[in-house]
Amino acid sequence: MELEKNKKKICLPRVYFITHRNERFTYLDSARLALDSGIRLIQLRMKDADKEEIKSTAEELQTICNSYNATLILDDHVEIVRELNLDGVHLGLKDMPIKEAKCILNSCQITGATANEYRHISSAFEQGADYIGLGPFRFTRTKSNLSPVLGLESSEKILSQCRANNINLPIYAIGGIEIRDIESLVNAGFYGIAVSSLILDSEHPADTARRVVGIFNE
Ligand code: TZP
Ligand code: MG
Repeated sequence: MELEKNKKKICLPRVYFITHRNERFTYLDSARLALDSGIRLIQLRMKDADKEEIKSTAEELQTICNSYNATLILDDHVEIVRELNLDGVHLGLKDMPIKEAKCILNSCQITGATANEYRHISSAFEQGADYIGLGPFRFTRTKSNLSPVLGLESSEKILSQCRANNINLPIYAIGGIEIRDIESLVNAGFYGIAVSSLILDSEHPADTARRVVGIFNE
C-alpha cells in the first residue's frame, strides 16, 4: 500500500520490523539486518534509551533507510519525528492521542496506533490513524506490560467488527508471531505482520527475515 501524502509517497509494506537489542544486535544492527534481508518498513523502538540517543540513532537510521527506499517509523517520540522529518510515528494506548500527533506532524507523515480491542481501532480510525498494530497475538518478552493476549479467535472477531463498520485501515498483527502463524493471520484479514524476536532470536536471522518477506511475495 502506498499512502499518497501530498507529493510524497509513503509505502506500507506487509512485513514490518520492530527494532530490538540483544547479545547479538544493537538497535541499529537489528535494523540493518532487516533491511539487508529485504524488509522495507522499520520501526525504531528504543524503550531503554534516553532522548538524545534515540534522536541520534534515528538520524543515522534515516540515512540508511533512505538508501534502501525503506519507510522509517519512530516509536513514541512525535517531536523527534517532526524535527528530523521522519516518515512517521507509532503511538501506543498511553501515548499522545493520534489527533494531537497529527496536528504536530505534517500531512506527509504517517501515524500508527496500537490496539488491543475493537474500540481502540475505531477511536484511532476516527482520529485519522494511517495503520494499526493489533496485538499481542501471543505472549512475547519483547514488550513489558503486555495487554491481554488475543490469539486467533479474538483477532478474527475484531477484524470482522472492523469490516462491518467499514474500517479499512491496514492492520498488522503484532506480538510473538511465528512463521507458522502467517498463513492464518493473512486468511483472517490482517494486512501484514509486525515482528521482532521471530527474526532476532532465530538461529539464522537473515534467512528467517528473507523467508518471511518471501511468504508475502508469493
Ligand atoms: N507491541 C506488542 S508486542 C510488541 C510490541 C511492540 C513486540 C513485538 O515483538 P515480538 O518480538 O515480535 O513479539
Ligand atoms: Mg509507545
